[in-house]
Amino acid sequence: MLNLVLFGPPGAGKGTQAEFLIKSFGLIHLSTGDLLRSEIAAGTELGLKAKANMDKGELVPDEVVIGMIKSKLDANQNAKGFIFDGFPRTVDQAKALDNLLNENKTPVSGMLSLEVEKQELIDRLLERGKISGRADDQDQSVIENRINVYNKKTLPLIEYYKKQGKHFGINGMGSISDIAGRLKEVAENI
Ligand code: B4P
Repeated sequence: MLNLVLFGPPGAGKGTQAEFLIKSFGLIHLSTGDLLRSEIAAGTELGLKAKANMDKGELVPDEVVIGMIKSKLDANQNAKGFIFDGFPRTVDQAKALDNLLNENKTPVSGMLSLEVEKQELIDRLLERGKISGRADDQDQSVIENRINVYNKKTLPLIEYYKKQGKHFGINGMGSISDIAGRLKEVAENI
């Protein structure tokens, strides 16, 4: 089983690159951002609460996203593997993921960490904000808060996976297809 954590700051290209990895390796895509936006679109209570955090560029509480991931893992027990996109985002989420995967003896294979300069992240997200309608992409101060939250709460995960020998840094600057090629090469050799 191939379980990939696709990692990087907001705007690093996680969602974009997940599409290529799914095609190359036949994995199931689990994006907590997409799952949360589906809840918002459906007008659920969970979605309403999550929206308040997301619109400010804050993280949604750990127990909410961990619960969503657990139910997706339970529902896909015969999968060839998963690509975790935007999850984990805190050390507690990473520990919870290890525990969930260890129940089935299918640990994380590797963390693919996209490295992109800050100004490029801001430019990409503002560009997406012009067409996506995503509230969190339309305001530069919200984007900067997302990057600050990433630096404070999410960046420590690099050390977490380095200690397990599972961290792979990948240059996330350049064309989408070049970056897809770099990711594929690393994932094939994990
Ligand atoms: P996400 O949906 O994960 O949003 P994101 O970090 O901005 O990443 P996304 O995948 O959308 O963007 P991408 O880098 O692909 O999370 C949204 C919010 O949900 C969070 O802020 C948080 O509130 C909440 N949330 C989600 N998961 C959570 C968790 N685990 N715990 C707590 N809260 C959670 O790309 C961005 C743009 O760049 C795209 O428009 C793309 O076209 C463009 N792009 C990509 N690659 C490019 C390239 N090489 N060149 C030019 N443009 C490129």
